[in-house]
Amino acid sequence: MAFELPPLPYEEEALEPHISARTLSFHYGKHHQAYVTNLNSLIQDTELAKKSLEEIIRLTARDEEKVGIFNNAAQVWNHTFYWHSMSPQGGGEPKGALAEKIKEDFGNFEEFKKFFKQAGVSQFGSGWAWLVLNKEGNLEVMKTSNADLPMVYEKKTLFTCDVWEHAYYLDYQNRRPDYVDAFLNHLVNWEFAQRNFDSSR
Ligand code: MN3
Repeated sequence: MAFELPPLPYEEEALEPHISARTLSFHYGKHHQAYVTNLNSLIQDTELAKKSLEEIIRLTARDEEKVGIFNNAAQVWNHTFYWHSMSPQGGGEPKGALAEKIKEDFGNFEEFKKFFKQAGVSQFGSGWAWLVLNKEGNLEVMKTSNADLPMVYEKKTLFTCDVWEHAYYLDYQNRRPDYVDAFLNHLVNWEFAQRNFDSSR
């Protein structure tokens, strides 16, 4: 069974004015779709065609001969996770157990935001900023390059922000810090993060 582009959880204009419909239409309709198309053609008629997306990512991670498959599979996963990491009603502050845990592990919410913004802004070139739960059960802010993702380091992801230029260039040009601010203040889906947090404990 070939992989298919999963539906966006909202309309393409739903994140305006923070992310334009034009950006989402290219990012989802062209970039995300291209990763799906490339992955399908790379695994066609191979053993990997019978595996789940997560299995393909784990099986090809750090395998130099399969780097093309890993990159496309991971980017399919990363983008689906990113769409769900945002909501038209996003931003603000988390509630409940996750809010408590952020206070415990980062000091306070503003400190967490500083760490996250720093990770997104300082990722050199293309990549991702993440809030993750490590094996010790503590929250961490993490950044990864290109298609790399926390799953292969056995970290559980709560949400992510795409900091590849294609995620923000049409709306913010070179102002990546403004895009990460908009993500944190208006878009991040704390209910999604809370569900991921709850399911990991
Ligand atoms: Mn992207």
